[in-house]
Amino acid sequence: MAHSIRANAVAAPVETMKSAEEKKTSTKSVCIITGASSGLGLATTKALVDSGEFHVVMACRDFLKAEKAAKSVGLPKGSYTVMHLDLASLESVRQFVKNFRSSGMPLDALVCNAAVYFPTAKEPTYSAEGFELSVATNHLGHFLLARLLLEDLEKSESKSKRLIIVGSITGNTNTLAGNVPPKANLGDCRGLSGGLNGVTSSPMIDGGAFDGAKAYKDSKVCNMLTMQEFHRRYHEKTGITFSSLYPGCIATTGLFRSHIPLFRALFPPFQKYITKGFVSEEESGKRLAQVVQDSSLSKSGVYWSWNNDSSSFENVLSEEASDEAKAKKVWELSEKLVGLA
Ligand code: NDP
Ligand code: PMR
Repeated sequence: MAHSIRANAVAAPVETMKSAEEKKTSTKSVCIITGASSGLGLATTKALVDSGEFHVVMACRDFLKAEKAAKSVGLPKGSYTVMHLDLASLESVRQFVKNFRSSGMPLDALVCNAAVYFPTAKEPTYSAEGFELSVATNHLGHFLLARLLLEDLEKSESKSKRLIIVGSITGNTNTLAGNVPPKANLGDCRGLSGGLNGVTSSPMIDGGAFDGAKAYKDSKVCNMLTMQEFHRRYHEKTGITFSSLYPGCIATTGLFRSHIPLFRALFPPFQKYITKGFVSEEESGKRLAQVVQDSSLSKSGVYWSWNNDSSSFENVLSEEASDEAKAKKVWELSEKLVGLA
């Protein structure tokens, strides 16, 4: 889907002085990827840049780490832009949107990929606005970002503009992996309604006691519900393709950085040889890149997964992760928390 970056009011004399490299960049589509400094986000950045069709905006909380990561995978200078984004601060999300707009780049695809996972935390930690940190980062920060950037995506001249929110098998209780305790469950969303602040409300969406692994899985359910609610509200009106996916078990990424050492040692071989659900970071990046650019994955409202031979298919979400009433509720409560309603 190669097409042009709008010439963004670049005056003709400047245009003629542009270097060959800049000209090459300006014929590419632009994709923002959150959390592009490691794991799936970095591998997807690499795959998109290598395709020659995309300029990637790496939206990262640690500028230096992102620059080093870009160099470590050999991204050519000018093929990417690092921009600061801390999803655990709504102010930072708003500032990122301002910075992106002032860069003059168009927006053709947005990938909400960043996430944190605190499986061993005994106590919750909180975002800048006082929301439990995993739901704040994985869901609320992305919810605000995606809502704000919707109008930018809508303006894209691309034939296939896409908004992707990364989901996971572990949030889907219709799978074996999703039945490993603690299971995802948003309940009646009373904790989310109360602001997840651990003072006047529970830090957990369902109002229960804090559990870091469950908070992560709940946040993934929110991601998958949000994608579908976007689809219902905006697909026809905007032509944007909304998708989610389970990229496979990328057992080597930084997601498990705070897990106990024994888990980190055994998880990759367990996934490789027992569940056979393991995928390399490189392969997972190719999968997510397909969801960004492949014409055969342009259907909106789909949760994509891959067979062991790496062929994609439209997967079925769990009852909760496809519950329309719950999607609407999560959407409306999230709007209030991020200051959009
Ligand atoms: P990584 O930890 O390698 O990558 C997560 C990225 O998110 C990092 O770049 C991290 O930044 C960034 N991030 C964390 N907090 C913030 C924040 N507050 N603001 C901005 N960026 C932030 O994990 P993965 O690559 O595994 O995870 C990527 C996605 O894939 C997640 O959505 C995860 O849920 C999903 N997923 C992963 C699976 C797996 O098996 N690994 C399976 C299914 C889904 P920094 O580098 O600074 O820490
Ligand atoms: Mg799971 C087909 C079986 C399968 C798959 C594909 C995964 C993926 N897992 C499977 C099965 C099992 N896991 C089984 C049988 C067990 C019990 C021994 C098990 C355990 C387990 C743990 C303790 N698995 C885990 C953990 C984690 O801490 C990871 C997690 O839940 O992170 C939220 C995890 C995962 N297993 C997966 C995947 C993809 C993950 C992690 C990442 C994620 O969902 O984002």
